[in-house]
Amino acid sequence: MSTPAIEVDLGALLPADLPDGREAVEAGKARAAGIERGRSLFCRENGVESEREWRERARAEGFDCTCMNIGLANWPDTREAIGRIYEDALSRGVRPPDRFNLIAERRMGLPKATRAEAPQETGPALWTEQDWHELANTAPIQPEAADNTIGGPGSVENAVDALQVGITHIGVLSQYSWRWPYWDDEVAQTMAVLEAAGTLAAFKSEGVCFDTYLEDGYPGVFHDYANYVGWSMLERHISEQLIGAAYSCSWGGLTQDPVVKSAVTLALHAVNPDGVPAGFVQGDTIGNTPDFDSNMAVVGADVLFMKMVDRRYRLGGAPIAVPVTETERIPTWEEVATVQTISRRLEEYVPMVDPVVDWGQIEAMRDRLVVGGRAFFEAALQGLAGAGIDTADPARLLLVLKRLGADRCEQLFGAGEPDEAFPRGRRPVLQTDLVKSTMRRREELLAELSRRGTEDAIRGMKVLVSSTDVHEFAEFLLASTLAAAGTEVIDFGINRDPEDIVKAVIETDADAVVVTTHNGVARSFGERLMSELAAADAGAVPVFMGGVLNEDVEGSEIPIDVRADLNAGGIRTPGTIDRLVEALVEHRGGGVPA
Ligand code: B12
Repeated sequence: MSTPAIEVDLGALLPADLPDGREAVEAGKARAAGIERGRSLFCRENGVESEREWRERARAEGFDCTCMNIGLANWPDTREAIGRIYEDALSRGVRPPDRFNLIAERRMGLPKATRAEAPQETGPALWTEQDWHELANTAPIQPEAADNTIGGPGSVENAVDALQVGITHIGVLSQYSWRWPYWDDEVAQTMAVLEAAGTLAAFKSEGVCFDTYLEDGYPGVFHDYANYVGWSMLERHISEQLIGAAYSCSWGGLTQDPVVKSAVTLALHAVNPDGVPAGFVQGDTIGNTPDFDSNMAVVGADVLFMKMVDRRYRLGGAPIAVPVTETERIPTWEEVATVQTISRRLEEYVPMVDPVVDWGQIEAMRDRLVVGGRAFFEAALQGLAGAGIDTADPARLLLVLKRLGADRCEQLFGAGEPDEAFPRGRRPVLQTDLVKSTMRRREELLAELSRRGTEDAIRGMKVLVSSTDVHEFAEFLLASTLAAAGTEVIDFGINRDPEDIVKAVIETDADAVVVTTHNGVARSFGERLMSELAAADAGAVPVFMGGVLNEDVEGSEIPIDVRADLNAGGIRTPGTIDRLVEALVEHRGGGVPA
């Protein structure tokens, strides 16, 4: 297969003095000798040693497991929510969830000693041994130590804490691609991830698994589902062949079409030779709208198909039903409990619908994805080895992939045939849903702006666009739409700290700053940004923010809307991108076009 013409010196992406990752893995394995693994309440009550054993039993006996995501503003609220959801299920006569993912706050990814000083975002953090103990012993629902456990610089401490309390699915490998606030030492981060993974590897025979959630990493912004499959093969290779840890591959949240989702789930299973059960299959998070009632349709269609696939092919997975408030914020415990109940009821419908589904069509789609996935995997390993990178060293593989970035990974190794008409230079084997809907949204916006004819009013205006966190679809839409609307966009990328933005504003002499944010940090980020701008004598540069403008406050278990505070502090929140363009026009003094 030929490669689209992009020039990249792969070897130059790695520092000359990068330590050998195999040593970090060995250090992790050695550390395991000093760890006394606990046993969770769930495992004790169900007579299993690990979650993997439970799932293999589910697969053999043919019963359905479910998972939920949970993470309220702090640990005590989250703990209480877990207990209530368990009781609620019993009181309604449905089987409680088998497992939950702790959606911990981003600070948990940092080394313990630095967490208290780091900016607080939405979600709970575990601060004490007692908190960790409660995580595994509050209710007989098996926890996964999920978001921000492994991936960041604090990986080793988190892995040890999780193992000690009896958690046996620990992740999230793909989050290795993230940057944590104020943390730029990628080498230390790489070594921490490998050491933590080495510790998990030492417990492989006891059922401990290294979990990933594909969308948290580069697949979340891939254009082609075949490359999801190839990426999973790469992660599996790193986890199982190079580190020795059992790799459990979860995915699913950024796909709305239940048929496509079924095919991708099956393709991921087909490239999983040991049949390690997925920690979970995430429910659809993108088909939701601000109309919460209408989102019940999303839950029904999505969960029914996830369950049919799981039961028919005996995957031993655990679907997550997504609460209907998904677009807006972290859900309350009641909202989680409601969709868990719906999920259990849907189990009754599986045998009614399954016999009439055209599984042959889904399997054909699966087979195309598998062929494409293998092509991606082989192109990646051969391409990197051909560039002189030691692909037997997990540190070199992880770091070069991280520094290469999602778009270049797809351009270089993608499964699709080269075709310049597509943004990644290749025609996707099967285009991803969120990319499809974002591109559609972009077309609509551009049509609207061209109808209004705003270009002249803001042509040449220098606008810096950035995201506070990993969410990059809105950042892409903002940057590409503003560029098309005539401004000179300084695309400052994702995961930025306020200080970085201010520095860039000064260096580029930007006329306006546009920030998109989603992690529940809007008010503190905005305040910091404004005070740093003022301190740099750039207080007159207008700042616009949008996305999910909320933040946790004392006394509320869910984050609250902070738009009024932002506005009071001088930050404008136009809400939509077309209104942002109008506001820029106004600022320029060109007046708002009719
Ligand atoms: C996709 C997604 C992800 C992907 C991101 C993939 C990627 N690389 O971009 C992944 C899976 C990685 C992810 C991770 C997380 N996510 Co997320 N994610 C979403 C999701 C499903 C969609 C967001 C999206 O991209 N939409 C498409 C874009 C085009 O639309 P949009 O972002 O809504 O933006 C539109 C408008 O808001 C507006 N807009 C946006 N920005 C701006 C700025 C300005 C100035 C203006 C005018 C307008 C504007 O224009 C856009 C077009 O209409 C939302 C839920 C949802 N359905 O909305 C949760 C959501 C945003 N995520 C959430 C969270 C908490 C997280 C995590 C922190 C979880 C965790 N603890 O690990 C992590 C982030 C960690 C990190 N390192 O930063 C929460 C935020 C909760 C809150 N603040 O109350 C949400 C709401 C889900 C939920 N209900 O809990 N996420």
